[in-house]
Amino acid sequence: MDPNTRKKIILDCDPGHDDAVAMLLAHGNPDIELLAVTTVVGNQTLEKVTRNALSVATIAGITGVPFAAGCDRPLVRTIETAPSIHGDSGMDGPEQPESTIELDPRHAVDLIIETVMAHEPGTVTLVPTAGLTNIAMAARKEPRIVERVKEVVLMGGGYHVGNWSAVAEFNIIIDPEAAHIVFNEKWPVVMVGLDLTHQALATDEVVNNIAAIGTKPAKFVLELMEFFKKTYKDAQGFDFPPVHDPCAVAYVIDPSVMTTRKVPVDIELQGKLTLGMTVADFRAPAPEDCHTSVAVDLDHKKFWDLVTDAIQRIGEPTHDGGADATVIAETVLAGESN
Ligand SMILES: [Ca+2]
Repeated sequence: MDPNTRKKIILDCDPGHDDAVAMLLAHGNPDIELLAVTTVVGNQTLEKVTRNALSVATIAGITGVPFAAGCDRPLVRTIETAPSIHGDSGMDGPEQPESTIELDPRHAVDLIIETVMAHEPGTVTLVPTAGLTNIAMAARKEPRIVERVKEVVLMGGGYHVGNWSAVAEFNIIIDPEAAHIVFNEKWPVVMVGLDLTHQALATDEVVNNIAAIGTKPAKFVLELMEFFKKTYKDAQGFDFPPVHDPCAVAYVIDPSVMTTRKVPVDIELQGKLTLGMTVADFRAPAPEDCHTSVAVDLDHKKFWDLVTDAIQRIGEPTHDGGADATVIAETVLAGESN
């Protein structure tokens, strides 16, 4: 693809098993230009998720992209992490290499602002896959980014289902005030919430397809999925884990990977039972100035084909049989399609 027409994104994340897959998708997909990766407290402490982000970069061979650490606590609330899903490290399962990549000295909030302001208006998409603390801070520190950003495509929330309370999703409830800021600024917001991401299950077929790639990044993803499958079964009763975060990246690559609906969304900050709920108003017609939309239905095959293709592009086959596995998989798949 013409490098000038690639979609420019800033990935703001808290790796995180599914953040790692989101990062691999963004790096491996030829239509995406990854401008920066920023981290924020969420699945684990800022220190841990930042280390994890650098590990993923090392495994994927991401170079020339600035990585910066951001906020180490929410705007108002006390820190809440998710060891029941992501383990003590925030990315338990695979062995993590020591990263040789150096962090950008800037605070993530400043890196986000400077990156957005350095590019043409309407060209940079923010892709938050974590609590919205950094994004809210950036919007407050430099309000001009709100008009300048193309859109905010975030993983978070859910209009019918929660996962951290009956009605709230983790990324929103850990910093609801930040979410309130982000959803109420007038930039276009696409909420890729649990209603959508619970369709992005890493089924056996998905895992087999990734296994067939036979590279180190593919092995890394398999080890992530192994751990993720177990915790999602134990903690939330899923047979296959929902791989949330890459869904937001996939939407940027190809919006037809999912359907969306334009509806007003606001964040509940007062409710005793509903704190952090993404309250979506489905009454028709949506107001003309509605700037928020929610993701509804996922094309499961198209989504996982994007992810698998991106992983395939990243690594060389390993010397321990990976190449053979690739050949075998190709034979099997060719046979299946006949
Ligand atoms: Ca995440």
